[in-house]
Amino acid sequence: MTATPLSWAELETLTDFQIDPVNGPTNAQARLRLFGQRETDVRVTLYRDNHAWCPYCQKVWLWLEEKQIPYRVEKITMFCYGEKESWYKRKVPSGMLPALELDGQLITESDDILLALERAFGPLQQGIEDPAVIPLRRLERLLFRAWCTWLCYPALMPQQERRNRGQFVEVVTMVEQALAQTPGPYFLEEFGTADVIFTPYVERMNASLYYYKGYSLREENPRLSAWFDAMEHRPTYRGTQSDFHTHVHDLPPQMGGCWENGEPQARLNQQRVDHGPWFGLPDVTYPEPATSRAEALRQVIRHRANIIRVNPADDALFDQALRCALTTLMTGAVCVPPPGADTALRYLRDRISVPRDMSIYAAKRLREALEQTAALAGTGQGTPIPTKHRRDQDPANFAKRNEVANL
Ligand SMILES: N[C@@H](CCC(=O)N[C@@H](CS)C(=O)NCC(=O)O)C(=O)O
Repeated sequence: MTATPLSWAELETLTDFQIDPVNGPTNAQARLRLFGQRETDVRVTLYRDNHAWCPYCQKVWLWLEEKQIPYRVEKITMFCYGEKESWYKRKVPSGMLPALELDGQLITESDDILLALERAFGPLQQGIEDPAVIPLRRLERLLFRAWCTWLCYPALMPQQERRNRGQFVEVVTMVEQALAQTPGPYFLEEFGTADVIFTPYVERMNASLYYYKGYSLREENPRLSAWFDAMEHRPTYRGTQSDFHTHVHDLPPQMGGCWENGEPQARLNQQRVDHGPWFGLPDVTYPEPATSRAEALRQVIRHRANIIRVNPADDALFDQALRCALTTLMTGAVCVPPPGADTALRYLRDRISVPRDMSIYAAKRLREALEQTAALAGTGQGTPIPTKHRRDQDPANFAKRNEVANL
């Protein structure tokens, strides 16, 4: 027995998901964050990228959320996915992100931004120049360089691959030792600046090494594992957290390439991240919220005109196929899509971006429903995700500039 796809009006009745982007939990969609304060209290504007891919932006974003400093958000295009806004280049000639205005004064460089914020609003526990934080900042850069050396350059010989891996693991051991210095899960006694500084790249290392190298940072290192778990208890971090699929495909153009080592474990992991099952991957361990399906449905309904317009398939065909997938998502019923829907559904499956479009579990549920529905139509894959650029995600191609969900 197969279901007929629900109409958009019927689907609308199946979700009451909503959040308050301004005063509610940390979210990637907000253009203004007030934390219950007045708009006249806002002294800060954060310039960050549309898709929440920029790691240095995540650092400043997380800091502002932790300190609950009211701020505005201006979303800017990154070079890898589109043309930088000319007004932004006049403000910041290099085009680099993040930038921040504090009381009308422009600051660039994420560390200088944190320093200026600390001077204005006080540090997040120990400040960025605290003697306890400085060595941890150096360690973070050491880890970053070891990661780049392993991931972003082709290993010409197997020995080089082994050496690069060995050097990375050596620095991870130092990170494990640093985490072991305090009884709690964080770098220092309390959550603070050092944790914020480690967050963006450790998250990206976890994703990229799992996929390209078959190395599971989170699973192979007990202290880092506890650190990730503790971070995931923080609603601030959850709101900025991305997933494996998003990172492994946003990193290559940003980093100038990610090189896989061809090992069997890496191949298995690639299959899993790209084709599922997405539940159980070590990109998240907190329990799935009861709202994940309703959130996914809400976001698709909100952005459906763009989602359908940018899909390479015929609009009417994809509209029906998408409603089939959403019917399955919400009711569990099998809904056979029209012939040819397999490539169209998988195109969308591959372009859900976390946290830009929705949170991590909502994205997993949606990918699962899209894949399940696509499989009923065939084995065709969507247009491959480009690796040199991501202009398939150019915000200019989506009706409302700076809208989220360029799915
Ligand atoms: N040292 C800088 C690095 C910032 C940086 O590399 N930003 C990248 C994005 S993560 C950027 O803006 N690149 C230009 C672009 O991609 O458009 C900082 O800490 O703020």
